[in-house]
Amino acid sequence: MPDLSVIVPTYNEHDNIRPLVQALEETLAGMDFEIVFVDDDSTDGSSAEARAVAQQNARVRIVQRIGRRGLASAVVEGILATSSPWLAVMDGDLQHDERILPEMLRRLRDENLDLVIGSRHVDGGSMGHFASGRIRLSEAGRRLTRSIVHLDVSDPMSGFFVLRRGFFDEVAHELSSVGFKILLDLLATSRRPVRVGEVGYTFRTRCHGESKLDMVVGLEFLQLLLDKRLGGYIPISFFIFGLVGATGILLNLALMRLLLAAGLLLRPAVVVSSAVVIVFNYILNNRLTFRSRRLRGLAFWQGLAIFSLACALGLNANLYLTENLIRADVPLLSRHAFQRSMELLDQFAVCVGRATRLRGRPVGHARDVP
Ligand SMILES: Nc1nc2c(ncn2[C@@H]2O[C@H](COP(=O)(O)OP(=O)(O)O)[C@@H](O)[C@H]2O)c(=O)[nH]1
Ligand SMILES: [Mg+2]
Repeated sequence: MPDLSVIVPTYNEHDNIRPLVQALEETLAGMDFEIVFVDDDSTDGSSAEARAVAQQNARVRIVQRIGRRGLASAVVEGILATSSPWLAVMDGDLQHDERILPEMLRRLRDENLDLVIGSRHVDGGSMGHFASGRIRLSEAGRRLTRSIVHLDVSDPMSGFFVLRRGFFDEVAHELSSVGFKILLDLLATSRRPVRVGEVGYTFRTRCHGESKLDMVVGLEFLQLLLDKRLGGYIPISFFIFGLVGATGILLNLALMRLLLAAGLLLRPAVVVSSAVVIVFNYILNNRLTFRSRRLRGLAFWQGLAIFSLACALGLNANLYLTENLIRADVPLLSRHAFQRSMELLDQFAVCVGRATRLRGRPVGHARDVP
């Protein structure tokens, strides 16, 4: 059985797989280690490539996940598929300098640490030739992280670290496993102070493939921070659902004003603006709130039909309320806030019902395949 398992999450990293295996073979020569690629059914054949490498090299294994996306969850599942006492996590795009792995492992053992981070923000570390926009984004994320979850490490956003299995086992059941930032998740989940070390390295530039950081990953990052901050008291999907609904309220208000100003009567204005907001909320909730069970193709249209039908009940109530609230002379904003909160509850019930019914049925990727 190997002493060290190197977990490498991949999505469309075909051309990086062989060079990474070779680099690890050179750096870890003399050690008993394995490399576990966790590939989310890449469209560029990364799974097949890793499998081909595994046929020639017994140190290499591949976990291929179908119908799911997510760096953090890929790392967690990779770790769970191994048994080594020491674990390393690194990206599959050669941006992490594998040559510091021996030093990271030495510190983990000799100093009896739980986790050692490959850091870009300590002596010997740097962001390398990272685009200035990405450096600013990373810095903003680092600040936000530090203000929300108080972690005393220089690079909580790093995706490069080694850890003891014992520490992973302690936190495994309470991880959020959302998005990209698995290190942050591990550190923030621990109920006791984590014994952490940091080793500097220079972030390398990508040679093959491209970054998968996008808007959804950004939202997932905020979701992770909230999840850690709220301690799981409020279901995070309910929180996002509320945000989507709040955006819907603003849209509804703006549309109503526009339509009434254009001379439409109250009833048609309410119907049109509510219909637009129903579709808007459905699309956003499908993409964000329930993205792990996202509906695609025919299922998307079926879902929209059911959702709209159920919301039509809310719409009727909305019309009735609007007329009565106007008669009672309630100000426009509070009228809308009240109506929309009633509709939101109605919509949430439909969404949850539908998403729950679809649990366990592969309805597509958790996130968009770029
Ligand atoms: N399994 C899996 N790996 C992913 C996913 N998204 C990104 N990765 C991998 O995670 C690592 C870091 O992603 P990357 O796009 O390079 O992020 P960046 O370095 O912050 O631009 C790379 O090895 C990616 O292939 C995903 O959804 N699933
Ligand atoms: Mg990268």
